[in-house]
Amino acid sequence: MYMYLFSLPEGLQCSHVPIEMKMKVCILAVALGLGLAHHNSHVKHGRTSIVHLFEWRWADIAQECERYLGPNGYSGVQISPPSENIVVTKPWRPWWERYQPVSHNLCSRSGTEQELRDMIARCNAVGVNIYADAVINHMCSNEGGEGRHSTCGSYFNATKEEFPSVPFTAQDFNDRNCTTRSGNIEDYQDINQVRDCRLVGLLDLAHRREYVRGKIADYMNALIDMGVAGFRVDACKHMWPEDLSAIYGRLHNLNSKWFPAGSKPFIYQEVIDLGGEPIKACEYYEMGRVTEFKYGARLGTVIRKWNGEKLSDLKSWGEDWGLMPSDKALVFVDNHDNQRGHGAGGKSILTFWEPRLYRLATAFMLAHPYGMTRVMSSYRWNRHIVKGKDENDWEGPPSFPDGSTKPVPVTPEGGCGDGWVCEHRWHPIKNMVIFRNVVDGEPLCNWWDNGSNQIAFGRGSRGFIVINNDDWTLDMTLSTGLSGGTYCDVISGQKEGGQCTGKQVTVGKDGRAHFRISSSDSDPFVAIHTDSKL
Ligand code: AAO
Repeated sequence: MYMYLFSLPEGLQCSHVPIEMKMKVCILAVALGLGLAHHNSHVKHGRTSIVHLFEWRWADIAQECERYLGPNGYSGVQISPPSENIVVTKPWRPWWERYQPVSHNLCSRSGTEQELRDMIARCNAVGVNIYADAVINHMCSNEGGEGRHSTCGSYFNATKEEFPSVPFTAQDFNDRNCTTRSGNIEDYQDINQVRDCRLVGLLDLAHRREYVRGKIADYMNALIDMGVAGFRVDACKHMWPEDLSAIYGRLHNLNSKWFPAGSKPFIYQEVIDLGGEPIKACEYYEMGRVTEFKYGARLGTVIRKWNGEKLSDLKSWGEDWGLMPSDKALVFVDNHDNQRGHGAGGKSILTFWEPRLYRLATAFMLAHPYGMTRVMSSYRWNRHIVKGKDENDWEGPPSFPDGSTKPVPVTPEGGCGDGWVCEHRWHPIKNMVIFRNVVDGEPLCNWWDNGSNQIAFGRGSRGFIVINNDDWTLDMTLSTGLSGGTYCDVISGQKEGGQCTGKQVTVGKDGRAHFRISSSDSDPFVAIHTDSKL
């Protein structure tokens, strides 16, 4: 049954499937209650955007929820994997050690189980949801050795595939189903390899086994009971959809202390689908949202003006560009992988290293109705690119000599110190998160472009954005869809104490307003919304 519902025969997958057959599959899935159970993100107070606080300590996230994320309308936080992982010392404490679990104990570089519990409760109390990064495809690498070099000191033996803290033993891994000589994935064109062999040597769990499904569900349920609102599920391409469906089917409802009774956890699944491989993102749509990696790659290309692409091309941005249906997509300009050359997306990806274009890309993403948006929050590393490859792409978060992660200090200007970038606190990004909340549910309208890199669009009668990515001044009077009055631009400033701290925009009774944006402005875009009206 599961096979039929979720794993369509090769050659018949997704876009090849006649629409009537897709409809039948969907209707059947919904009828069986397997349908859209995990698509509700349970955001509170009409909030819309989550932030990935990559590698932050639980104690800092708790504070950030209370002092910044709650008050500024962020809906949730994606946290780094909370499960116990291998401690890697060569290279020294790379960030990616957290993608090599050795048990389901909840102590990590981000803190103890008690700190995790405290953080979840405090964030929930201010209406900020927590989404945990669940690494359930695999355990540590086959080269992980033996011993207690793990974040809670649990013993494991990678060579023998023994993880007594769970416990998992050799029979719980996929080796017998993998046909490659190395035991690793060697060819992404072979579906069986991708799902039954080891991703870069990581010991691949046999999710077909009831026992394995049960242990993974127990782990996720422990987090649900603590109060998380859902999960980013890591490496979903490498798991059979029917196995994931069976695991999700075992999950508890969310903790009714903070969520309405009967709420299912929100799930967004990491599947890298840039086209060109037989495994398609759409195989996972029924079970939850899916990461849309084409989004950042394509948007980066347009904003960089590569291949003659221009902002005005974005008039049809969305499904027409080959992106997945909006209500299935989790979108982002960059993520923790592709900001440092891991994963996929390629060279067009914009990151905080190019702050001006990055703010522009993020503002566009937050203004545009497509998808559910995730803002990235990073730390600086000693970027050192040799022949196109970053030699220091492994560097872990700002830390003390003993490897423990440094706290995130907030500067008097409201930014972050000690190597933490805090893009989510950058003024235009923070204010565009608020913009997205204000215009939530409103259609895109009043599109204007100059046929080049100057564009503008509104969201119903609630918000309007104008962007100039050309090398000359934008000087136009445009229909905004907003009611007449004076609005504060939320990019150069904002509304404070009944005044604008930055530019002011006057909308006439006819809804039209004059905009002038120099190409040399530090942020060449202007945004106004109903809450920024004087
Ligand atoms: C580390 C070391 C390895 C070592 C291993 C075991 O770096 O050298 O062998 O330990 O000792 C992270 C790091 C890894 C790290 C791992 C474990 O990124 O470097 O390995 O922790 O510590 C694939 C997966 C995707 C995965 C991505 C990184 O499909 O799920 O690789 N992302 C997640 C996490 C990530 C994490 C893991 C999974 C593992 O977000 O942080 O890894 O838990 C193609 C495929 C993609 C594939 C990429 C990269 O992409 O389509 O599915 O992602 O290759 O291999 C064009 C194509 C595009 C293609 C791309 C790159 O753009 O259009 O499709 O080229 O070839």
